[in-house]
Amino acid sequence: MQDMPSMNRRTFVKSTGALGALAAVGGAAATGANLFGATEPALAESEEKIVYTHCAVNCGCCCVWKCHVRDGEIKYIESDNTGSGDFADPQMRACLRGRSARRWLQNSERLNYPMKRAEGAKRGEGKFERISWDEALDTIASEMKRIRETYGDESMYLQYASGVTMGIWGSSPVGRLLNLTGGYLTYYGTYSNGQLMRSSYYTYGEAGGYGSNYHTLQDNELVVMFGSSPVETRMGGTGQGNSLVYAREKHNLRIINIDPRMNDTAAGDNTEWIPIRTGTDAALAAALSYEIISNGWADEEFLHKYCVGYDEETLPESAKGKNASYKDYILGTGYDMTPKTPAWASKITQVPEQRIKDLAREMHEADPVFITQGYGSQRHSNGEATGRAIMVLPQLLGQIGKPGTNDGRRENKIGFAMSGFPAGKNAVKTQIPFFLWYKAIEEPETMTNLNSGIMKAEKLQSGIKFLFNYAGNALTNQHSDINHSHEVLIDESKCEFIVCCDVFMTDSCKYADILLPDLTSQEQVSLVGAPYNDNLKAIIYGQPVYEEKFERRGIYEVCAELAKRLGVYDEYTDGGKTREDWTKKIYEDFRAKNPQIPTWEDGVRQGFYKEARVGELIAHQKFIADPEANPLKTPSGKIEIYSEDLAKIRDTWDLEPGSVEPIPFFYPGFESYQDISEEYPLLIQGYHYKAHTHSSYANNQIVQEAAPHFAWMNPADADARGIKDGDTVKVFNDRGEIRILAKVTPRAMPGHVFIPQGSWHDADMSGDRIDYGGCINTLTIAKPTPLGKCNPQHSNIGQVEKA
Ligand SMILES: Nc1nc2c(c(=O)[nH]1)N[C@H]1C(S)=C(S)[C@@H](COP(=O)(O)OP(=O)(O)OC[C@H]3O[C@@H](n4cnc5c(=O)[nH]c(N)nc54)[C@H](O)[C@@H]3O)O[C@H]1N2
Ligand SMILES: Nc1nc2c(c(=O)[nH]1)N[C@H]1C(S)=C(S)[C@@H](COP(=O)(O)OP(=O)(O)OC[C@H]3O[C@@H](n4cnc5c(=O)[nH]c(N)nc54)[C@H](O)[C@@H]3O)O[C@H]1N2
Ligand code: SF4
Ligand SMILES: [Mo]
Repeated sequence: MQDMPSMNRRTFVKSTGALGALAAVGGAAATGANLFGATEPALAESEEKIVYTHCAVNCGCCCVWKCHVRDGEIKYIESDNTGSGDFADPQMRACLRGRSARRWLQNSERLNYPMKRAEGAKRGEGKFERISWDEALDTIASEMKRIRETYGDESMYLQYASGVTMGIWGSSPVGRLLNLTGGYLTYYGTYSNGQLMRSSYYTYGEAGGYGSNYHTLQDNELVVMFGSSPVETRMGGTGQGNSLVYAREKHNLRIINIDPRMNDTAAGDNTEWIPIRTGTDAALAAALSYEIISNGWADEEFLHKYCVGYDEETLPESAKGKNASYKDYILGTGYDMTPKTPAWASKITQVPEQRIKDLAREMHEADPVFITQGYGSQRHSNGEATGRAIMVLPQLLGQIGKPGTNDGRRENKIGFAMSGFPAGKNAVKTQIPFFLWYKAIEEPETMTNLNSGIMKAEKLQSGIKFLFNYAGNALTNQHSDINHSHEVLIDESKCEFIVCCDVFMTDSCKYADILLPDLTSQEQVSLVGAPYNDNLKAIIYGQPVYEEKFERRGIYEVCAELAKRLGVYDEYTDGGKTREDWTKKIYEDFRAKNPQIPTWEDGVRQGFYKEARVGELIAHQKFIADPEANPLKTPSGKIEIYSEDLAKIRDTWDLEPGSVEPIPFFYPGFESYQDISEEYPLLIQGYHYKAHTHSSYANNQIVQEAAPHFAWMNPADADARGIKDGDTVKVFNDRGEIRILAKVTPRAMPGHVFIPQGSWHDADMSGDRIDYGGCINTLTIAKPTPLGKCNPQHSNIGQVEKA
């Protein structure tokens, strides 16, 4: 293994010592963004040193870890404490998950050695035996070769995974290997916002789900939020949770937060919670539109100038004369002949009729008004329709393109657009929706463009036969219906070989044929252009916090070794580059275009670099100023309230009738309030929880103690079942059963159960399959949404009983 690019002891000492991401604690060397001081002298082993690195998981923030290291171990983690924390001078402060991460990183349960499925064990039993790296790499390489030769390039798949999201590395080392050896089947969309991407695409002509940033909020304005809790989902110091709370005080905002549970964002000053039945936001939006239109509050001038399909006059030729406009639909002259009155919506949403009327009036009277949605309202079986139904509100009010407004999508973000490690070109063009990988294993021969959203091909050829799962837990834990995924994965005649590379034995890892122990981003050289801040561009320069331990190996090095076995080593490593070489090259290329940023050496020394108060993003500002010169990327160049593309999809795709329409509309979806029964009378909805980032960090005991897992229930539902606060309950439906503690609270709307997503599945899969880990994906359904073929993971019906 002579020429393997590897971080050996010598290079380790060089990169931490000579480049000196070290500063004596309490010594003269101040740390942080402004430090360009002299390199510290090398420190004796037992002295404490500071090593900078960053959080790399997918929480939507990217925070500084200032690690205090002694004797090869992190003793504690501080964060960015430079700057005042003001809007103009933000801090990339870590949340409790980041600050306590040494307990995760240095956990005794870490994967330390390569392993293979134990002799005689069935796939999914979770029995492994230790093997050498040579055996692991030889086996993977020969299976890659065999499967590719037998089934073709399209049989190779790299699974959706977000464990290493932040930074230039991610899973592209695996992508590059697959590309250099013939290509692989890819996916489009994400578990995060697949539905919203579709809504956005057919409305504004861009797949991104982001509008204006909170940094643009104005004094005394009204903010209306649907399905959004940035205080819980953007928890870093430069995240949108902090910005919103800051702006609420600084600008005296009034916030209305619409959510079936009173989330932590709704639980603050000047903030009103409007409870809504889960999955019904589009009905509320339609009734708000009804009030706006019938009271003459619609901004007709705006609608005529910038939008297609609001009324008969602005419909495209293909739709004229059919009562197909949005106005027809809302007022009751459209295809369903139902006026979308507050009384109509109140029955569906459980929001009182008067509150709907008042809300419409408040939105009309406010100027500006900032209307936004998170991803909660769209992660449903009707999410694409819901996304568009919310987006139409600022269009009706003409509240787009000026300071303090938003276009109805999620609040925006900012960061340095640094390129990642280059994955290269993929010879396979066919794409599947991210959610349908299980179908591409189970019944690929049935999947077409019209029934399964296959893109760039009419149908699939082989389906997935080789699966690489790098830094992801979406084979089971994070994907819908774990009991179903289990059946799909254990069948070795379908997917013939599975490689997992992780840092813990997760539920997904149990299905590996070969299991590889990774080094984390903090244990290697790393670099991130912190892409999710509200108002700050930043770079964090990660240095390995301590030497490599056990036989863990970084994914780049692993893929380079596989490349060697597959005959593409030189191309893969570009003539023998190490991870550090690539990182520096990517940085220098970036610096050539951004000369204001520090040199690599200075960056490493100071740990991070910040450019504050940048990027005041106001959605569609240019388009509104001059729509002819700056058309949108939609087919018409305008905002498409009526989309001819959607009309075509409705008429040609293989769809449940009524699930796709060209205008924003309400469709209840499956597993909705309409489906509840005596057997399953409750709506079970998940949410993203502060104790972990999905399943990552969920094994950090100290945070779980601070924020335990509860199923929230309303006192009325709990009383009816004899359930008291703190009782263990079983939550179940046709898919499975979990055990979890009950939290009886009026913050939960009646008729609902709220379960934090990301808990670790813990069931005897050859026995009763009861999940004592309380993972909500034991209860979710493996059925895609109509348009984007996405995860309807917040739409579930079921029942609760005392355990
Ligand atoms: N702490 C923490 N932060 C995270 C993550 C994490 O796991 N933990 N995950 C990160 C990732 S990858 C993502 S994609 C984002 C996710 O961000 P989101 O998808 O926005 O988060 P959710 O918690 O699913 O939903 C936000 C809110 O919507 C509510 N909601 C659910 N259904 C409905 C509905 O039908 N109508 C309305 N009005 N509200 C509804 C939920 O109760 C919740 O309070 O968060 C990111 N940040
Ligand atoms: N029911 C329900 N399910 C959901 C959601 C929901 O709201 N409800 N949300 C969905 C969303 S938005 C998302 S983004 C997905 C997220 O799903 P995943 O992308 O699977 O995210 P995690 O569960 O965090 O899994 C990341 C894995 O990476 C591993 N990891 C962390 N660091 C490293 C590293 O340095 N190297 C390696 N090799 N591995 C590492 C962790 O141990 C963990 O196993 O979940 C989706 N699932
Ligand atoms: S989990 Fe998110 S908010 Fe917390 S430290 Fe990491 S990046 Fe920051
Ligand atoms: Mo996500």
